[in-house]
Amino acid sequence: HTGDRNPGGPYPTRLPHPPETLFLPRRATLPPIGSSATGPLNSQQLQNFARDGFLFEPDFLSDAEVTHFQSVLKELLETPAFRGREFAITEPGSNAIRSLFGVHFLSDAFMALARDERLVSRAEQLLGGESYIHQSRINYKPGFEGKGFNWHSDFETWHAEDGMPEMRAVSASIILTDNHAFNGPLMLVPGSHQVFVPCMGETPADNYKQSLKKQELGTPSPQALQTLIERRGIQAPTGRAGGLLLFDCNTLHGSNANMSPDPRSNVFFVYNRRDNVCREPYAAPRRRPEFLAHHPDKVWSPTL
Ligand code: 6CS
Ligand code: FE
Repeated sequence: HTGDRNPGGPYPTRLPHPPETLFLPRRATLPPIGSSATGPLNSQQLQNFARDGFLFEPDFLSDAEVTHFQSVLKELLETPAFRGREFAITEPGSNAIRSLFGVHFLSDAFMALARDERLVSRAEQLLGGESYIHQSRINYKPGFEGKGFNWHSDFETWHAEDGMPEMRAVSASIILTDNHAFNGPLMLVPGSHQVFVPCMGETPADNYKQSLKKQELGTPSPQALQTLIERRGIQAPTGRAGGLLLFDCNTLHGSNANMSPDPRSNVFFVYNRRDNVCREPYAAPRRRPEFLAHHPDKVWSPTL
């Protein structure tokens, strides 16, 4: 059974052959900045987001909040019932936890943060409409053991494997440890959100079991990456715990392994516009499990 795909969509990817073009233009799907934009972000911030595809706000959380959420994170990682579960992803080749998904359903504290007006109002200002949480996760990246993430666009995966129709989602990533040059900070390609990069390689069944440990499919070709990086370079926002990074669902990003003793942990909520709810996948045999792609009005809970 191959499921009900959405073939021939606007953003062809996971192709059986090398793509004919390096890039496709992004369809204009977000409101022009300044049109309906009322919210906490000022016009300079909105312009920066539109130009770069991301916006970094240092010291978004107070020191007291950082301490609080660090202890929540630690508690979640040490919960024995989560070990070995499908939503608790381990590093390739070890039992160290790499990511924990569905964290706003696993913890009241993270649910409160996901719904915090400071975050929701920013996300909805950028999206120009009402949102729901498509995905949440903690990336842990332990000292010495934490591996990197290859270059990718989240939208490419959500479109291909989760059936997200358009680029109407924004991620809010809050760093809960200090981020420095040596613990594998997130790197982004400014301006890359403006184009869709079709990727080669058909999606096998249950690809997420592999891709969440090390993504091999849905990664742009070296030529596409080189062209985009030669235009605008690479940026890696670093700074103290508590900083907020807002980034467009289509901004190319990745990170190196953590070669320092300090963990690099963040919590990450994806706000998707309600009128952009997921359908059948565009380039995968079937939908991924709910811990990766939530429904707008459905509570997810693991069967423990
Ligand atoms: O597959 C996913 O949905 C996820 N994978 C990566 C590498 N980034 C975004 C998302 O959490
Ligand atoms: Fe990502």
